[in-house]
Amino acid sequence: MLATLDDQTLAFRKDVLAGLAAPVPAIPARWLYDRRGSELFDDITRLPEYYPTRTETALLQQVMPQVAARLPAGAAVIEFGAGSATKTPILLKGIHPAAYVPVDISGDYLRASAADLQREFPNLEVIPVVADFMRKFDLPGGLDGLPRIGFFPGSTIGNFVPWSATNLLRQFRDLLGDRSKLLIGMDRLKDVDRLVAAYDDPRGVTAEFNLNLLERINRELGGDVPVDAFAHDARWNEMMSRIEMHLVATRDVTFEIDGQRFDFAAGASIHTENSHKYGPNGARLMLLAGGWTPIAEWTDRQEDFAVILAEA
Ligand code: AVI
Repeated sequence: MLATLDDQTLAFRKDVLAGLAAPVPAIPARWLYDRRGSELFDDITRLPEYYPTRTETALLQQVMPQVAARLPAGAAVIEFGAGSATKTPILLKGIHPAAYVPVDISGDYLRASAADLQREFPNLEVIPVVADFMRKFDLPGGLDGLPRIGFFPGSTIGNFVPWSATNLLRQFRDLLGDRSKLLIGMDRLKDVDRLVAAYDDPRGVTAEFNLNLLERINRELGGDVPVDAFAHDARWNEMMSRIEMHLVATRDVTFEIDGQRFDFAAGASIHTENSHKYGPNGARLMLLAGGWTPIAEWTDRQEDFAVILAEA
């Protein structure tokens, strides 16, 4: 059975078995995004309580002329992630690049969204790259001589603990090179009640997104985790400046995954995601620690979300 598992499933199995056996049980957040998880995240972005997506989109729309004034025309835009049907066109329409390079590990999704963009921008050279942007990879040929602009919206940087966020920023810098620019979205610190509501919506969509991780374990790894014995929990960690998602056992449970047995007492938790929130100085310091000098910053009127332009 094991020999037939693909690399992704083997990596998932390794992370789940090691994560659940750890003294503080935790599973990396990247495993939340199978097909179902990605659909549920899409639903989350439309929830009234989940302000980041709509705030960032409106902000990009509003400030794009100012962003464009600080960026060279005819550049290559390298987006870390497959690109969003709403945010990416705002940038492409605003700055008229010569090439657009979306980078994502999910080949099917990447190719589909790249084809949509190519239809919308027939004169733009769209070059999708299937790669895990958390690891080293090469840019495609043909970008020589073009100024390079990295695009990392969505506050995805917040899902990395600061030491790995700065490593990732440094990797972007190495990839894009001297004199490149980075346009990055970061969610701001705010009232804790609003933060918690954004990650624990009354309709239970975020709960379903979190619990889907256990369903995925059962589906892909043949586990017998009693999903109904776990509850979604979103909590603010003040010391770490982050929202944490957990799955908390509501009763004593025992289950098996691939022949390995796990016992969780009522109240024990599995940590499934971090979403760090930054004040203005924290955000700028993190960029500096990652090798990027902030040169301009825009926020919405409530200062809920920031879009920062930095240069290498
Ligand atoms: C993808 N990422 C930026 C989202 C966030 O807000 O941290 C993931 C998410 N998790 C629960 N709701 C949204």
